[in-house]
Amino acid sequence: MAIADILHELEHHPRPCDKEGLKKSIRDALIHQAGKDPLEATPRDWLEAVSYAVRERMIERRMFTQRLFNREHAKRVYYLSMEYLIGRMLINSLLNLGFYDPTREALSEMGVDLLTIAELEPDAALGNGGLGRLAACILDSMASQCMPGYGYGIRYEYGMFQQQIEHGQQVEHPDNWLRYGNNWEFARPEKLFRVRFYGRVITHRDNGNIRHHWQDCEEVIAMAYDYPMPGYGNKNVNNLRLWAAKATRDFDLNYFNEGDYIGAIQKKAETETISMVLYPNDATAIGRELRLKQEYFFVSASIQDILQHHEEMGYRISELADKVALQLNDTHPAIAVAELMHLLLDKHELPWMTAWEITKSVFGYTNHTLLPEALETWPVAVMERVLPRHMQIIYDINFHFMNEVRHTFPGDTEIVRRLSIIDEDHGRQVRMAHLAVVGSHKINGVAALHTALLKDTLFNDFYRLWPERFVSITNGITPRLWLNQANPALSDLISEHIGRDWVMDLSQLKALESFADVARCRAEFRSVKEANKRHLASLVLERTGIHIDPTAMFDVQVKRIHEYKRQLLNLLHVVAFYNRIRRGEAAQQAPRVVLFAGKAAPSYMRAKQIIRLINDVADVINHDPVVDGWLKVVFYPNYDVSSAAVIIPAADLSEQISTAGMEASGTGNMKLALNGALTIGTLDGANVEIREAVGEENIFIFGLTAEQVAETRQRGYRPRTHYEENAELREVLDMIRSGFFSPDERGRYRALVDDLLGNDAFLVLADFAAYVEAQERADALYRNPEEWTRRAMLNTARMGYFSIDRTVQQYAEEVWGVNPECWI
Ligand code: 26Q
Repeated sequence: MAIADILHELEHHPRPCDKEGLKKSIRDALIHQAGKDPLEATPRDWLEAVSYAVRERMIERRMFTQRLFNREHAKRVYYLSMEYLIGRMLINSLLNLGFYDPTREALSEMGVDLLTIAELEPDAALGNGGLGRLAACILDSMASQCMPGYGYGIRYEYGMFQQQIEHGQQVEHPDNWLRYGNNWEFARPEKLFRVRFYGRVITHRDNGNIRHHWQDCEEVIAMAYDYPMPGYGNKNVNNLRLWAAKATRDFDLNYFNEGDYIGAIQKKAETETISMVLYPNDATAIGRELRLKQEYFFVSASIQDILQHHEEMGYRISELADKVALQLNDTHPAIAVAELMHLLLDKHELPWMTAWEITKSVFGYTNHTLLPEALETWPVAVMERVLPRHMQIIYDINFHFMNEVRHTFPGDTEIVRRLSIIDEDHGRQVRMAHLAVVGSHKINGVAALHTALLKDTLFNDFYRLWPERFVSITNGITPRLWLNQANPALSDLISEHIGRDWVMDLSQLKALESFADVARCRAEFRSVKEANKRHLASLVLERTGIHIDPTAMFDVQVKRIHEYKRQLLNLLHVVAFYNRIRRGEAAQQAPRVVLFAGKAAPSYMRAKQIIRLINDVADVINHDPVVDGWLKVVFYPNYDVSSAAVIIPAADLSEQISTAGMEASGTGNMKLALNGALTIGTLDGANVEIREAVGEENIFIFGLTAEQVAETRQRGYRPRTHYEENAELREVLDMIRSGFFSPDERGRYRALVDDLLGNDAFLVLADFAAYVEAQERADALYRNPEEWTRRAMLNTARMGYFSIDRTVQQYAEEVWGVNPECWI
């Protein structure tokens, strides 16, 4: 096999990967790259040196990987995503490459501790939350499975903001992650593409064909930065290409010639703002022109690059769909549908129908939300001004599409209006989700319930039109990061019993089930959890000054702050729990630490207020001697991939309590259950499938189902009834409303409570009683440590399905049409 030969060839010249070889490279890099005398090197210098040594080895392997894929004429998968939430790269790279132990030993012989310097690396936080982390897990999986998979995105100068808590409130600070340089990226100053904006379209006839010229544009240069993505346990290294905006040289000259030197520099800086900052919203589609420019900027550069490679390989443009699959990570890159059409029509001069067939066969679209406020739309006027040729193409796509709809549903004018890519009811808007659906051969939801709801509600008309296009592909997480790396103690324990192959085949965890019945194994499992809890406790003390007891139940809710995720429901229970202890019922309850973490979008006032309320409640409870030893409340600041990797392995109880029907999937739910936390959750997103996998005895399910939520709303929901009928709830709400937790400003939460009583859009009050009851079940079980541990172990053992490798295999088969046979 050609592949085996190449892998063999790699064995011959590469940089040595043993301890001595690494030691030499690290020392060389310290002196020649960092320019430091080993006697004076700071920990940061050592970090730079190690990452340099690792990057040299990765890049060799990437070269061979690419040669291999080219030689094999493999079909390539391109993942288009505005976000990649990668986190730190050093330890992950070392583990995937298999260099962890030799590197640790090499450093240790030079008096340096690997884990200490690894902590200095900033997170690559080029994403908001679930969607961005999913993209990072998919890249890890494609590399680990030797799949020709490429990520494309934006190299934001500033990633997700850093969250500080000041006087209980979130304060945002810029995330200047590139401040100390970045050894994981390879700048490609020769890989440049022009991206155009504005201007106008000229139409003329050429031999009877209508041709379109987009001219008088503003131009921006997209410059590539490559991030090698090493696979686990193989020599495969894939690539993530992120684009940075640079002003063009012509552009400079024009302005300089006009004599406006300062103006020219200003304009240059303005152009380069396109890739300056990640929008920190994860559930509202803010319609700013800069965002549209970001989207088109990276899509245009990526598709130009992809088509260029296609041509360099000697393929015909008509073969595109045989050689290329493009996946849209939500609608953020959906303008790609119009961009590919633009290139096929205007550059390659294909007839419309040919171009359209190719486009549809190439694209797949993943939907991540049903929330109406998260659906992207752009005013036609904005699209027309920023991307005039694309607006024409969208009209043309819509024209053909509307004809098809009229043909399928004759006489039904309503459905034509509902399905149109152009929304005529809200001041003419381009519906990006409709563009994505019409332009893709497969559309997927990210969990079974989510896909079912897509078919029934948001995309029901589309589903009736093209049922065969809809598939469900439940999300997953990478076991390399979320178990092997984040929880080394549990990983070692697992491997002692069943070997290490689970890292690439998570379904093997099933074999752990029988150990849950063995007392000694439970004791080992428990002691791993306890050690992880002690580690988290020390970090909580360091970050917040709060002492927590590692023997208490660690009840965690870590995710973006959003009303639909219902951090408020959790907090109402915290106050109820507090009141029970104050009433002298402490003896019946297991001591608890309730830990929250997550960022609020800077403009989302209600979410920020929820953070403040959590901190206000924490402040009262943590200083009340009556509950000392029974209850602590912690808001852990600046939740990111690195802190997730510490918090998740230490959790006992996982809070997944969104209003049913609103969380597309969730992936934190998977990380926590895999690490042996028991879930308390609603039947929402992937919780439904987690329940099936772990068994209903091993999860605390409560509350209204998605169907019941819909019914409740339809009937006319009256939240005040719950307040009137539930004394415990009434006490809790009265306390918050009256300023018990905000004595310096008694009215601080009046509006919030009044909103719960009057509207309660997320049915917090409707689920309160059921939630408290589920918390009692969790509490009772926790007081039986043997039984709790048994069920926690069964959670770990039964979470194999939620490996991202299974997710990626489903995309490969059901959407991308790439065959695993040719990967290895
Ligand atoms: C859109 C337009 C303008 C500005 C920002 C945005 C924007 C950016 C990010 C909208 C949404 C997001 C992120 C969404 C997200 O993370 N969704 C989550 O995706 C996960 C992976 O599928 C699911 O598990 C979660 O349920 C879903 O909430």
